[in-house]
Amino acid sequence: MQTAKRYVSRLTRQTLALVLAGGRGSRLHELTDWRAKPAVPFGGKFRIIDFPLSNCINSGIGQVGVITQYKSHSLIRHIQRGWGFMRGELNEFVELWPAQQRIETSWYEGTADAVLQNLDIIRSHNPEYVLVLAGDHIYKMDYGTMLAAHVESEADITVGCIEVPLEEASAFGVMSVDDELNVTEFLEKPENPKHMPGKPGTALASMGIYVFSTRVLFDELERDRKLDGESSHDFGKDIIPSVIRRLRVVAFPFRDPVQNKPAYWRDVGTVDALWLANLELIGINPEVNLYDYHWPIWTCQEQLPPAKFVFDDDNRRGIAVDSMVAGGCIVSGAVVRRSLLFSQVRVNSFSEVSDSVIYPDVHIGRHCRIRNALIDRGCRIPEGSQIGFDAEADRKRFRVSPKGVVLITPEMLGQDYPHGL
Ligand code: ADQ
Ligand code: ADP
Repeated sequence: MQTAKRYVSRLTRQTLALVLAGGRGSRLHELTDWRAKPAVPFGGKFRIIDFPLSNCINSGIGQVGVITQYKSHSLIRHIQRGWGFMRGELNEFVELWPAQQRIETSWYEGTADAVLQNLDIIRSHNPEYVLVLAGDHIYKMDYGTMLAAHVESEADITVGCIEVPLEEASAFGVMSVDDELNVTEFLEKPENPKHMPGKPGTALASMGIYVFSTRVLFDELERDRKLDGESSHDFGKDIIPSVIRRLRVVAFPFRDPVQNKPAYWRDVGTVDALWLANLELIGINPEVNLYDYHWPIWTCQEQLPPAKFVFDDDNRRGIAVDSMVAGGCIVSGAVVRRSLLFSQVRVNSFSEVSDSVIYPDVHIGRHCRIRNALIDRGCRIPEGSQIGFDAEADRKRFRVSPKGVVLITPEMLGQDYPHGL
């Protein structure tokens, strides 16, 4: 056991992780008008990217490059403020690698191009393995087990994968594997995805995370670079499908090691998925437990006072039940149910908020009734607003998702987005 542990820790120390955080996430609509998807707030005080970054740190991977491009201001500020605690003297870092025309004179095209354009920096760190991660998924994963599987199976590339319902599979790279988990087929976002053998309702999806032996990564990026015009320079679209016949590409099924079942993993790419994944955190036994001190999720901690629940002047109680309420919030003479309040939210008298996700610095005026909402940072909800009760009326002013979640941003209310916050 001790030997095995030392073995895995040697692998994690020889690994450079690259977190791809440059995509827009267009299915989140106005929520990503001003920020990249990895910077979208999640879980009361985190941003989505805190999950893969925390997984790196908790797995013992101390060298991390975050590759940014699209609308990266809030992401960069978050990383600078929250992730500067790494120990430089041990050569540990979380560094930002924005598109900067180092190798090509263009912006990053696909995900593989984003890595290619940083090849000289990667080379200078001389890692044995490169772990390519997406910056926009919610999950807790020990990457050490994936690295160990990569080495034990003598793979060139190992692809993290998870079982998904067949009807959702066309949003992913879908793969087939043989008995030894060799990837035999890989189709990026197929229209008619194949089900797994013996499991008619389920497909095997790529999580978009890959372990590369560094030499293989360099060779394949150079090969792909020469295909200009024929390649979109993307791992899922171009690199992985093109190598499965030539190289040893092995699947790593992501399973919950304690309960021995497929683990929790969410691409919170739509308003409905984001709203639900936030509210699922509140339950008694949530699949992602933020109170698990063995696998802490690190973030940029703001200095805020505790949340406060107050009787207003007329003795109306301010309460929140079945909810999570972050620091700096004040609920005064109002009732909050089954909701997630991020920091510095104010809910004023006579108001009722239920089944809603309220991002930081939102003020909800008096006499509001709000349900099934996702309210973006800095909104000032005017006194007497009714939200989530009349979809037709909501649709005129806000965005209503397919499952009926009302998305509200400052611009929809005629207010400026608080870029400085
Ligand atoms: P998608 O999620 O559709 O599919 P993509 O949009 O390329 O892939 O995003 C992957 C990650 O890279 C995201 O974190 C995104 O922010 C980032 N990214 C995208 N373009 C970038 C660029 N030009 N520069 C820097 N970063 C960029 C992928 C795989 C599928 C797999 C799913 C799982 O291609 O096979 O099933 O992830 O969600
Ligand atoms: P309302 O009836 O509109 O909620 P209040 O008089 O309760 O008005 O509160 C006015 C403002 O002061 C609100 O923004 C409220 O969140 C905040 N507030 C209420 N009680 C307290 C308190 N004890 N400490 C600090 N701020 C409070």
